[in-house]
Amino acid sequence: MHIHVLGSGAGGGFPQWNCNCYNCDGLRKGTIKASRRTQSSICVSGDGVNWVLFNTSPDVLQQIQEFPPLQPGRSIRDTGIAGIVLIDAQIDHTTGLLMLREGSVKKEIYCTNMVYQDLTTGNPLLNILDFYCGVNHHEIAADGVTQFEIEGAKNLKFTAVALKSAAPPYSPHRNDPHPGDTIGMLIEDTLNGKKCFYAPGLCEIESHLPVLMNQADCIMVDGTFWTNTEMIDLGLMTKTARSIGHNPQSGKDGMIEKLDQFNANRKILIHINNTNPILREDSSEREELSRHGIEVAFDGMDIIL
Ligand code: HKS
Ligand code: ZN
Ligand code: ZN
Repeated sequence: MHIHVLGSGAGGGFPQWNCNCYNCDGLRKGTIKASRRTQSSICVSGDGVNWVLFNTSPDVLQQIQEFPPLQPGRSIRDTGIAGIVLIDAQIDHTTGLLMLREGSVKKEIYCTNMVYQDLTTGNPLLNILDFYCGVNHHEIAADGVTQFEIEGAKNLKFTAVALKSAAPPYSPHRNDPHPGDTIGMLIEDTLNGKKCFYAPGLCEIESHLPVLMNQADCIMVDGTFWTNTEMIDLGLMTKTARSIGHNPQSGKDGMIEKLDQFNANRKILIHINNTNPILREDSSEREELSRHGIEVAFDGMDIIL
């Protein structure tokens, strides 16, 4: 399978429009070794022609333009996107749906019932999209067992699993978490048996996850923050990383320690916040990741499994 990283940044991207932290300021001035990042999304193909879009970033139009295979041009109106999987209902993962409203071909949207509810109530994107191209909702069971296919996405099979996390700030059940608010996905290439576990919203490796993660040749997980108090230390927020659903990389019970327990060939962090020191390619934090065999996703990264 071919995995293409369309966007590797967290919400707001990098640099973030309103931010003058060391990283954002340094990137604009060219004084740090780092590259800009659009908001988190990947696409996956089992045949190089038909693609599944994972999440729909506010930057989706730019991302499509920068990856020609998503625009094969076989007819006057056409797309290489066979289906869209939403792993949660967060703004940075869903807003791009409105940018894909043109045309009369219904959007084939795969998400859990919880995500569908949020996107038809608190943030009724799907109701609005229905007035344009129309929407076909395919409900995903996030039980970690049920496999499903996406019509047109050849040679790929998917297994979704519920992850512990909070629904978006606008959700009617923001403070009342439900299974399916956020999911991880095991993606399998049915031709060569290779698997990728994709979970940009992974906050905690709960006991039901290793059975899926241990099968994966490639693990792509949440890389938002380096420390639990990153935003507090910079005076940007009063909440810790963990309290807003992001497990930091460093320290006890951090993502580095957790990933050490898995033997996947590739371990890749995605959804990196603008404040994270791992964005600087010559930072000691980045070196520490390398020592643990952990890579940092970048826009345009290709992973062939
Ligand atoms: C900044 C943001 C930080 C950021 C936070 C979160 C908040 C929200 C929630 C996130 C993200 C980026 N870029 N989604 O100010 O530096 O409370 O649920 O998801 O992408 S968590
Ligand atoms: Zn986010
Ligand atoms: Zn910043």
